Amino acid sequence: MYIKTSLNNDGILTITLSRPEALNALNSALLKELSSVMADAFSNKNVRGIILTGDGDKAFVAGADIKELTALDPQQIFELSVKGQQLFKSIEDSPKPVIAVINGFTLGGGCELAMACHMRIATEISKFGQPEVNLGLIPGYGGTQRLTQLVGRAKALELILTGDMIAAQEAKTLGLINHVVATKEEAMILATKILDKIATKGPIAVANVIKSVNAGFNFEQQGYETEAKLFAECSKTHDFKEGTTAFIEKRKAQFKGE
Ligand code: CO8
Repeated sequence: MYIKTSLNNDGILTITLSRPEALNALNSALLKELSSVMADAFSNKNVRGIILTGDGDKAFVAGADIKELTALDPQQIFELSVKGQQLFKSIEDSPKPVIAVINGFTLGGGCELAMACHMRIATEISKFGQPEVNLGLIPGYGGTQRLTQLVGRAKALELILTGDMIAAQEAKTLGLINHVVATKEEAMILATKILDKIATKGPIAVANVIKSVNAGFNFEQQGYETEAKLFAECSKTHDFKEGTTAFIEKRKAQFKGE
């Protein structure tokens, strides 16, 4: 079990991703659990809003599980990418508001998961990035599309091509996150306050706001398909083997473009 949940009396469901020993990295088992918890939350009338957060004091989510990726073949990687994209899209399309409460590293698939939520509240120590390029990869859970939507094409390209991490304050300036606060407790309080306010509105109107805002981005399906296909293409390369091996061996990768 990688997920803990708690529902308060006001209908706010907190979902905590919990693999702190791997900085909450997303493996297939965790994603499967998250799919089921999310589906239950969407259909549960008692749930009016959702907080998604990471366990521990170091990370929201440090990305897809790199060690697991190295054990998969390109077809399995393609299928995992599509499955993850579908899960993240279901979060984006949730009829109930979803807020990511972020405390620490929010990288790769973790940043992609946070971006699929409707709002993001982070602590000052949080760091954001799409570092896949350091592994010979590209984002594969929708990051090429959602980062571009949030920060614009030029900044998205800079972040994805350099793999650089940015601090919470810069992420807020860029529009990647909504609020920066000092502590996780404060982030939880603010997220709860926002969700409590939304819970006083009509649930049908709330669901229709989300549907209408998202409808404007539906043309991006081709972008998601291209991303999953090219993520799997990257996984066939020597550079992917070198990038992931270098991560596991805690050294700098030497890429050859092959
Ligand atoms: N996957 C697996 N294990 C991880 C991950 C990860 N993404 N991140 C951290 N860990 C593990 C480390 O291996 C380490 O384990 P161990 O103690 O056994 O060595 C433990 O967590 C703690 O990490 P560090 O010792 O590295 O902690 P540091 O404080 O030194 O560094 C960092 C923290 C900077 C966050 C560092 O851990 C890091 O760079 N992590 C990887 C970040 C990354 O590259 N993320 C992108 C992954 S690829 C991705 O997300 C693709 C998404 C789309 C997938 C689509 C198809 C499948």
